[in-house]
Amino acid sequence: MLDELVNLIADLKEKEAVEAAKKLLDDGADPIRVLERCRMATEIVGKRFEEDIYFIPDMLFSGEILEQISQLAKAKIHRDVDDESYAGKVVIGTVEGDLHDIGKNIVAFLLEANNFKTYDLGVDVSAQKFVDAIREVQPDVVGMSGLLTIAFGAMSNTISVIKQAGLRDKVRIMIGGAPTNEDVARRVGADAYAKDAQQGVELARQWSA
Ligand code: B1M
Repeated sequence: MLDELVNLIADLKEKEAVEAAKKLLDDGADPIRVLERCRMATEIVGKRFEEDIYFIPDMLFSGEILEQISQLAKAKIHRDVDDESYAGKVVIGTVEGDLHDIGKNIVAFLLEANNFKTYDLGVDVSAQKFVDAIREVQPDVVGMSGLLTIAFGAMSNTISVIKQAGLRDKVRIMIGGAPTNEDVARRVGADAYAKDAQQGVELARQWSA
């Protein structure tokens, strides 16, 4: 059933994909696992885009399908929010020049669901905007998402600007997004890389303890 969902999304069959996801979730499938499999579908979409089988509107459409499924999955995730004693504070955003936000939104949601006070700066976030938010919010963790390889430069620049502002030792920085890995984290000057939303929450938990 999960494999069928992957194919329906990859083939851009919106109605059938959303219905299949709803059925899986209503039948008790783990919402995080469903989202992870949906991510596999977007990899197929990306490959078809590279092969000129799909074009930008198709990528956009796949994003819209995923967004609908994310909303269904989010409704199934138990939120353990306690306003009085949150687990920590996180500032998160997609770095400058990059407009991809589906993965970042899943991470932000899961952080909130795990009682982190989460300040989502959105997409195409400049280095200065990160610096301003760190000064204002004083977070434990700063999260930078990026799906384009050019995002590596923006991550590196943002971390340099945070350093110049004298704020680097006040926060732990994690990066994430499909093309990132441990090596990229090291090269851009981040503290760690999270391969998915769950790992992002685990890192934030370690760093906020
Ligand atoms: Co774009 N796109 N796109 N795109 N897009 C990719 C990324 C691409 C790999 C497709 C391809 O060619 N194979 C390619 C990048 C190539 C590269 O840089 N090497 C690409 C391109 C080229 C482009 C444009 C340049 C196309 C153009 O205009 N010519 C353009 C760029 C616009 C811009 O950003 N300036 C563009 C535009 C778009 C759309 C707007 C059409 C749409 C985005 C819609 C949106 O986000 N609202 C889109 C989409 C949908 C994709 C693909 C198909 C899917 C991305 C996605 O949402 N995945 C993508 C193909 C691919 O990824 N292979 C592609 C699902 C999501 C849940 O996964 O974001 O990885 P992900 O998030 C995961 C983890 O990575 C992790 O947790 C999430 C959940 O597990 N994670 C974090 C993410 N952020 C994290 C942060 C953390 C921790 C974990 O801590 C801070």
